[in-house]
Amino acid sequence: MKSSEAQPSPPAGAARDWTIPQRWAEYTPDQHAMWDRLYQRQVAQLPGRVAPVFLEGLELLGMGKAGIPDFDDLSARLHRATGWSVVTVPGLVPDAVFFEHLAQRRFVAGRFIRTPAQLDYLQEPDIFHDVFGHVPLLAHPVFADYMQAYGQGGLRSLEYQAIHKLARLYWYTVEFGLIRAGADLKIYGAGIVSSHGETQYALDDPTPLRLRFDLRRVLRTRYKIDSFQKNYFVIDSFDDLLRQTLDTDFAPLYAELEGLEDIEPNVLLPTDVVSACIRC
Ligand code: HBI
Ligand code: FE
Repeated sequence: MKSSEAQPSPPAGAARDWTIPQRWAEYTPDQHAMWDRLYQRQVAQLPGRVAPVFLEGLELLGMGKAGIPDFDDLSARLHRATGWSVVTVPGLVPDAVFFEHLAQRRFVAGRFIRTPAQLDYLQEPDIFHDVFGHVPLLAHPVFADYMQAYGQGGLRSLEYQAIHKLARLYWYTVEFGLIRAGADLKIYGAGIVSSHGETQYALDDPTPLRLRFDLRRVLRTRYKIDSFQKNYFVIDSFDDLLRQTLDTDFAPLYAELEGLEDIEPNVLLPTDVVSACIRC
């Protein structure tokens, strides 16, 4: 978005930065029970599948306690670990607002939780996706720095009208990233970690491509928002992801990529490095 374009204003009751109070005391017993059901279902299948630092984050942040987390308590613990905090927003916020929060080490989370009818699929992220999926890794110092760098890069991408390209980096790392662990792969992206079905599919199903992370390749690759992914990108480590992001001057890269076609999901290029799927 160009800076000359009007920003949508926050809805009534929200602050100028789009934040609202969590009003934790107003969650009903059914809503807390929904959290517990989702939490237990995921925690049961994550060990051995998720990057160990995710489970360490859950532990460090005291997220094993029953019920929907109270963001005051969660933020206090997270802030001690990495200087991040969690703030509440009414739903999707404009890109510039989202990036500004990340650049200031604030993660935005919705306050609503899905209903039993939406157990396995919902269109907009809920508090379980936002908090269970995203927050544990923010307790990891390197990942915490990566998320801030993404926010800063996002603000700059607005000036180059390159947000649709940079959003692919977020999608294929923060939301749907895989990480190497010896000969095996582990999940770390919040979209996988918070999904019962994709937690298995991402590692066990022979259908999707699992490609070595390559920044240019990722920025060119379109993605699906309404189905399991057709390709995943595998990083070597969070240090490597952070270093590649910080070492890249994105402005000339955006210009260069302007002249290249987008790549559809599930397309294999001769230059791609495919990770063997040892669980398929
Ligand atoms: N708003 N609440 C919320 N959560 C997001 O993940 C989010 C957003 N607004 C914009 C946005 N994401 C995109 O800019 C990024 O996915 C690139
Ligand atoms: Fe998300």
